[in-house]
Amino acid sequence: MLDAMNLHVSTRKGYTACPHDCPSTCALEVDILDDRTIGRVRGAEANTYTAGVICAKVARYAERVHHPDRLLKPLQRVGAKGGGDWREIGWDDALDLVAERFVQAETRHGSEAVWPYYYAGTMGLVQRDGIHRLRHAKRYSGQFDSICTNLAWTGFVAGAGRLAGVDPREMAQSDCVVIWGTNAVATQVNVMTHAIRARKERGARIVVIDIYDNATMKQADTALKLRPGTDGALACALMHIAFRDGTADRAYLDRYTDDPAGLEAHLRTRTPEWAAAITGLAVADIESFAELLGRTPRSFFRLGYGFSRQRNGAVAMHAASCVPTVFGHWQHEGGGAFHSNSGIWNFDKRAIEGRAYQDETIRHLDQSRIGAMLTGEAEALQGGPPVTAMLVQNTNPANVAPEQRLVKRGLLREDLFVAVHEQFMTDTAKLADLVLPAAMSVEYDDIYRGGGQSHILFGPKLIEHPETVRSNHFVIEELAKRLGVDHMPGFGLTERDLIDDLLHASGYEGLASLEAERWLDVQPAFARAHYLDGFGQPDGRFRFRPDWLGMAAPNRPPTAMGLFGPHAKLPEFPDHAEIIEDTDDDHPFRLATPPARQFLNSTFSETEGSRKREGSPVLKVHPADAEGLALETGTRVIIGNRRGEVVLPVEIDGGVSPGVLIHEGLWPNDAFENGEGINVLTGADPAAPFGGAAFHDNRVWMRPA
Ligand SMILES: Nc1nc2c(c(=O)[nH]1)N[C@H]1C(S)=C(S)[C@@H](COP(=O)(O)OP(=O)(O)OC[C@H]3O[C@@H](n4cnc5c(=O)[nH]c(N)nc54)[C@H](O)[C@@H]3O)O[C@H]1N2
Ligand SMILES: Nc1nc2c(c(=O)[nH]1)N[C@H]1C(S)=C(S)[C@@H](COP(=O)(O)OP(=O)(O)OC[C@H]3O[C@@H](n4cnc5c(=O)[nH]c(N)nc54)[C@H](O)[C@@H]3O)O[C@H]1N2
Ligand code: SF4
Ligand SMILES: [Mo]
Repeated sequence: MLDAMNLHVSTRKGYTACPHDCPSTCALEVDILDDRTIGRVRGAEANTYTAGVICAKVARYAERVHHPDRLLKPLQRVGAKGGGDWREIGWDDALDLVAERFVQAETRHGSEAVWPYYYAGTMGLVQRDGIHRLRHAKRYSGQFDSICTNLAWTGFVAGAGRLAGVDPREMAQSDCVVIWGTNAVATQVNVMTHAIRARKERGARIVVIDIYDNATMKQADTALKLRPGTDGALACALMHIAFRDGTADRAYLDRYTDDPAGLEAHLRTRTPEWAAAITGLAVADIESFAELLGRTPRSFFRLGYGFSRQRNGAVAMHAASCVPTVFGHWQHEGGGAFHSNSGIWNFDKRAIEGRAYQDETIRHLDQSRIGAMLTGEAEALQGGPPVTAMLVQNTNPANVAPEQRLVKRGLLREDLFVAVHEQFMTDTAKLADLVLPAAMSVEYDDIYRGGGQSHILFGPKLIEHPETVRSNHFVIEELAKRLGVDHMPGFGLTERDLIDDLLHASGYEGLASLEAERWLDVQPAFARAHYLDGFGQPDGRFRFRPDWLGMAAPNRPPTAMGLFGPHAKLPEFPDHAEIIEDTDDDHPFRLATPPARQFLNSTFSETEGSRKREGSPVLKVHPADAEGLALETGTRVIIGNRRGEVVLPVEIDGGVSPGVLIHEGLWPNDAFENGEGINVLTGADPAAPFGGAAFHDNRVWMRPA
């Protein structure tokens, strides 16, 4: 009792942001128990987007920060790669070794033989993007970030012209909230906060469009469960009905869009019957959804990433964004669409990223195709040198990247040196030559910004890190010293200096003001957010006919990389693009691999609380498909395609459609038989037009193991 009281008295509160790769970017309040220990984590009530709500896995953050398996010492491999034998080495020796191997690689094959490989373990702009400063200073190979947002962003910008949209808090003013291709309950819980507020306060209808009864579908008033990769067809039928029934807003279309007459003509054959045959939805369900949209000006479309992880995902995203445009929903409070706010920040990251000395002729290697890169595919390497040295920071490609067999084979190459800077012994760290222990977000300073909302947040160091771990910033700075580039602009600054510079360079007040305020809300004004002053296209008009090949997309790869996938097959208008990995006689099932609620990509799969709640990896199978193969819940099956095979126990689930298989992850590879994770089955072939990984678009066969 006395202890509890003391604890209570000495507990301080710290304010920070969730560092994880989640559109919500919650404002957090952390109990600080002592200099080295955090307690409970809560969502900030005062932040109008977070509104006091965070996901369970981050509420249990102490479990991750103070986990007994956390990496604490630099480890050098002893014996064979992946063999699991390590010896401890000091930080100075470890950093010397990285520098030495980088210099060796460069001497032998040129600077492009070194590939700093990163992603979104932390979304902090200093700790995440500082790796580019070293990359550019040393002219190491660039990275083309294709794994997550490419298809979605391209599709959205194709129409609206800007990565921005209606304030997601406006959902609370909507009469219909369409949650399209995002499992928000699991992947960004705050969407539900605002959607459910609208239902409670205004009787709004929540429509969910997905391919199975996920946690979000279970909350829906209207559940539209379609075949994977067919959202374009649904969107077309909705717009067909709008023109047919006179619910299309013709005055709005004339004023704000490029070619409504062309669109109307194109849609004439895109009838509800046509769409029903493609999507598997009932004609009546398509009709009544269109009728609802036609009589509900305040219809809000929250467009997620999930439905864009199909090879036709860019077309599907564009098509979905056309729907509120045809109905004119954008004009109304609580109406319109939102996908991402990545276009509103106007951050000038030149100092953090060392852009001043970026050499545009250096190649960019496609992040998703790391398997092809490391196994020496000449086309993937753009005819350049092999990759022979890597620093991997903030990412776990041996688990999360597609074509896992190739990725692992590549990482195990004897002539490749890999240093992995990590918090845990991940699947990737296990295959490294050198493992460097990383600090956690509550142990370093950084700045964060929402992707699914409009706040810039400061995340200060709240506790001391364990003595033997180091931040990403430290590692980059120390390598710069050893590689002789630490005199270049952007180096030699503290995190706080870099944040302050970034804010000033971007036209904001400096760090002192942000720290005092905790966050800054940069939501654009109503007229701009609703595109009432014109869309983000050169002529201000929403494009029903995207310039797929010529458009400026925020994530378009350097022109030297050209276009990708079957881009010649991209339709002129919104449509069902038949460029998905559809079933065939040998592969009668479609497999999707969406995120599990208690994990965040491969993160949190180590924490007890998350593991306990998720149980173990399973494959969800429709009862009829199970019956056809005489499978019961628990039966082990092998699913496979030309990329490989994976063994999983079946869970019979009536919420999955016949012919569709669902595996929620990402589980560590060793949670599977043979240590082969789900990404053995996913493809890295770049999707049209600018690349991207189609994680939910896989044809497979299935048989009992
Ligand atoms: N708990 C948890 N939260 C996360 C993550 C996590 O791993 N776990 N990951 C984070 C990251 S990096 C990202 S990018 C976001 C992604 O979050 P979301 O935007 O939610 O995207 P996904 O989770 O990929 O997919 C969401 C849904 O899309 C569905 N889907 C798949 N194919 C189709 C289709 O063809 N049509 C339709 N309509 N639906 C389809 C899937 O079944 C799934 O339910 O979530 C972030 N938040
Ligand atoms: N099958 C399938 N595969 C997928 C997806 C899917 O839906 N299905 N989703 C894809 C998507 S959307 C994405 S974004 C990618 C994400 O892939 P990744 O960006 O690789 O995401 P995580 O798996 O969370 O791995 C991040 C790693 O960074 C580490 N980390 C966290 N903070 C720090 C830090 O401050 N410093 C250092 N050095 N390390 C840190 C964590 O411990 C973790 O191991 O996965 C993709 N893979
Ligand atoms: S993972 Fe997402 S929902 Fe959970 S606390 Fe972080 S930002 Fe919020
Ligand atoms: Mo992602």
